[in-house]
Amino acid sequence: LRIDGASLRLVRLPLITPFTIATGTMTEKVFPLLTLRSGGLEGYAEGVMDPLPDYLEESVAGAMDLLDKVLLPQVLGRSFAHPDHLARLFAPWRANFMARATVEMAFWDLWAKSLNLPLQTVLGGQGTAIDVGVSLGIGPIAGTLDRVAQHLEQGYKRIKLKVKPGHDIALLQAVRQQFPDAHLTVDANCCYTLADSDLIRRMDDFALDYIEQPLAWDDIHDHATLQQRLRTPLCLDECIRTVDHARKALQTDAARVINIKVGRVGGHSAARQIHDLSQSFQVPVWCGGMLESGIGRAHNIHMSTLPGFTKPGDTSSASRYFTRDIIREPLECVQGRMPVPPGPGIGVTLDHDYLATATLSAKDYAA
Ligand code: OSB
Ligand code: MG
Repeated sequence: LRIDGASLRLVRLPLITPFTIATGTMTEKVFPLLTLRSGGLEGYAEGVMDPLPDYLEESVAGAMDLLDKVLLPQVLGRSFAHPDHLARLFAPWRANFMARATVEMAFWDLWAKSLNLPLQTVLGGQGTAIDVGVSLGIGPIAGTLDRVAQHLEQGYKRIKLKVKPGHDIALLQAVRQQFPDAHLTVDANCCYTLADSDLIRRMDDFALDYIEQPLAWDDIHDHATLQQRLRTPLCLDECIRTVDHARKALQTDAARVINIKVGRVGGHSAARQIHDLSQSFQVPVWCGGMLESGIGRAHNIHMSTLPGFTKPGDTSSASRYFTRDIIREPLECVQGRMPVPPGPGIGVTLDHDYLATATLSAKDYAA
């Protein structure tokens, strides 16, 4: 399949409610949106990096530049028999997995469309809907209790609470007391160190499904040490950017659960390999999110239909995040189940009117 052309846009969507995690507050979603063309077909993907490099090392500005000057020129006018071949082309580059994923995922969509098959089918997944939970940002405890109640009533299968030092044990006491049977998890986004081991060990009292990424973004070794001190399984997010990271975490018992974000690990090919490797260690995986627009969410939903995704993912209803999305199809949960968009590729289409309003810059490329 030959890549004949591309469009790279920078898009901004306001968030309905600010989203606060240990590293800061987001009030809007700004992201690169890529279209790849072949014949009359288009494939879409978005980059999941943040404007500032405060989740991982990538930033929107850096990724836009790398896409424009390096990654797109590498693929334009070239033919690829399978999406796996793109990752090989990008193999010489260090890190920048979110920028690579933007191109790789758009090509998977294009490739599935060229075969007239849903993305889930070419990835090896099946089923018409996936289980999902919600990720609740940091806020006053009373308000969080209300939000937990609301989302459990809506049928969400798991509640993930964002925590940070000073907003952890008291929050868990309050939530667990009011919701004794809920599937609860916490996500620390790297805000603790091994010196906090005693505090983190107190989280063992709250029957959490897992504790997500308590320690540094690049420190698998310290997570292995921490896991030895805990009963609750650790789940790694930021630490897993490659298949090799997953292997090291699994071999050292640093992760008993893995959060796979397709956009964080370089795309679907690597996400699937991490899924397969985790299955061989009998470690469950789930699909995380980065407050994506409908394009990224559709990709995540398709990946989540692979058999090893046995824990609820973070791809909740788009209407929780945005008043209007850049796709035409609504992506809304029913009783904690998100339907898989049917049709070829990712199964969603761009709302060009709203996209024009939300676009900050755009550039077209011809092969
Ligand atoms: O760590 O999973 C994370 C959002 C932004 C940055 C990091 C994370 C998150 C979320 C939200 O938890 C997931 C979502 O609802 O898309
Ligand atoms: Mg996380």
